[in-house]
Amino acid sequence: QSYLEEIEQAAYEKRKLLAVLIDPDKFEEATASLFIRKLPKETTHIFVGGSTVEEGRTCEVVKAIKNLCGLPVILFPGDHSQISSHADALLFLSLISGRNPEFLIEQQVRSVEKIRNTNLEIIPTGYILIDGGRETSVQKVSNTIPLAQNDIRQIVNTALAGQYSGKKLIYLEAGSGAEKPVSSEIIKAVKKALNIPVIVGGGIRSAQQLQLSYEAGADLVVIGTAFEDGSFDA
Ligand code: 1GP
Repeated sequence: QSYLEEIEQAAYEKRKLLAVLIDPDKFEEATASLFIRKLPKETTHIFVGGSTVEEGRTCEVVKAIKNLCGLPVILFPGDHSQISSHADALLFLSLISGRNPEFLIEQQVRSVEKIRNTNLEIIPTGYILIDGGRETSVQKVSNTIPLAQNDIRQIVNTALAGQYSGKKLIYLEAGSGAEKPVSSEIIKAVKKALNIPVIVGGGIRSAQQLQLSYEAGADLVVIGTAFEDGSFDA
């Protein structure tokens, strides 16, 4: 079974998935083993990526994580430099909420030579940036405007356009460190419209927010900052 099929099956069976996001720039080998041991037992995936990462760092971090735990390691790259053949799978992201060709297709083309001779599983993913209440680094780096939280129609249409163009997952992103995570109303509307799994991330800092996202229909939730700085409110 592929990593995508595992996610699809979990979504079908309503088994909720939790990915912990590790930003390679903030990862420290010295404390990594403690960090991994402290992860909630519900963790099903490790995502690795950041908006800007020093060249070559992703590979070292992926190898270190693979040595410490058996969870699938999935790349969530900010650009083509963050690709490591040591990971298990790659979210092949297209920033479909934006209108910047650099993140719709240019970075994807530039990544091909790094990917084509690896065993990485490629998962076509429509990435939708939603306003999280303050300017986040994906907004800055991608130079795109996030969709407003109250423009549910545009968010649903964007997600469906992603599904119609063959994306296998849709990722609703409020941005790392967002003040407001993606609302339950948005998640519900998108989930209802789509028949592919929905990932939700950005600004989720408590078990309660996590639960709300699941109840609204998120199949997989991504948490970075709150685990990284130990502030997650269980
Ligand atoms: C960012 O969705 C992820 O891409 C996680 O965001 O760091 O706010 O948890 P946080």
